[in-house]
Amino acid sequence: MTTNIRINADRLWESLMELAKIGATEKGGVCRLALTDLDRDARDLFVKWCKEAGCTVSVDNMGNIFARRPGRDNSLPPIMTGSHIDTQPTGGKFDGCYGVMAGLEVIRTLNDYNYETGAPVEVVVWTNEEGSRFAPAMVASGVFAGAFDVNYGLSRADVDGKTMGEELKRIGYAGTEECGKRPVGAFFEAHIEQGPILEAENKTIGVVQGVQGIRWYEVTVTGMEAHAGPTPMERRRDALVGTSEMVLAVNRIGMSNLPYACATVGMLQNMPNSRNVIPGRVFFTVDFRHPDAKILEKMGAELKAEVERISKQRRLDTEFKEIWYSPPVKFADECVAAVAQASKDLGYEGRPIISGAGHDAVYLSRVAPTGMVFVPCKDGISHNEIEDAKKEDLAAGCDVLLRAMVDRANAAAAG
Ligand code: HGY
Ligand code: MN
Ligand code: MN
Repeated sequence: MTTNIRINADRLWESLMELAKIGATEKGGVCRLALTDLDRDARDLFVKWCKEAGCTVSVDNMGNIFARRPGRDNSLPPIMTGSHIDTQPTGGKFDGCYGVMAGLEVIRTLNDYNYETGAPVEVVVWTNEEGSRFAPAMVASGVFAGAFDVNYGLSRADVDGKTMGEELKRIGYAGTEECGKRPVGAFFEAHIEQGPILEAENKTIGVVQGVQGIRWYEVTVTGMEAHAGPTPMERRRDALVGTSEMVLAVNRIGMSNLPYACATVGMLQNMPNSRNVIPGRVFFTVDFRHPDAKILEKMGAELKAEVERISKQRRLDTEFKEIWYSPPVKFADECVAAVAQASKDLGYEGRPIISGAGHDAVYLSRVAPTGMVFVPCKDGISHNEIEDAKKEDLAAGCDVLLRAMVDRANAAAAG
């Protein structure tokens, strides 16, 4: 590929800032939960921009959006890139959106230079990557890769009982194309690191080798509601006291499997949540992560044993459910090499790195050679409204993405 092609850093930044206006929060973040009206508005903007860039746009029955730019040989499977535009409730401007806008910028730049790739290229918005409104995370790329069937995906419900299928119809993104039938030649995802390593080492590009494993659990602890006044301490079956010991156990298990383990209780609902009623029932979630599948499994087994011990000791009834397992993933050598070579050609020292966060690339790696490009984010903070990144780093990652994609698209056409 001619080395003088560069993406337009200002256009990439402006598109990110424009997209971030949809669901903008007071603190400078974005709250745009999957399949809300705001998600619809962001999808509409993405589709409009893609059509302005000459792409043909299609939507599958999980609401995944595919924008296609033809190549020299359109019988070849496309080189795909993309990410997500749904956010956490206190999300930032860059998580997911960077990967989608970088993909669009690749297409816009190829148009600027009238550059024809060997194979076609496609940019994708994957539905509900965050797993915040609907669990699990990455569910639509999971359906695409055959990890979940489409009925499972469409039946995922939010806390109000609204399903993904109903909400896709409501916002007009229940596509007709069968999810997963689309060929993929290779998939690349550009993303902010969401951790501190690249910034701490003053590196611009992360050459992602793979993604650590993830296990999600849901725990419902049932005791006995009673009056906070006349009920003697020794007679109580307090679900929140038992839960508190379980939450500390989650943290203890994480701390005892360092240096790589991560352990988080992110959601907790206390019922009836009234100041003078002893809590009768508590629901909480657990997010365990580790790059080693065996250690991750051991962490889950330790937690199950601790939950049973605490329940027995405090005379509580507890339901302990594993609701999602995403095994550790290693990306394809040819894609990792394409990202590393592109970084080198552009004068960046590509830092090999394992992703702590899950991404749609996890599931795409089951159906196509897959790679990721990371760029630093400020103080390594993400899933927070203060999430920030430098324009020049975002542009560097997008230039690497463009080169890696063109390398694979032309290699495919060369046969
Ligand atoms: O949970 C994750 O790692 C991603 O943000 N969905
Ligand atoms: Mn993300
Ligand atoms: Mn995220």
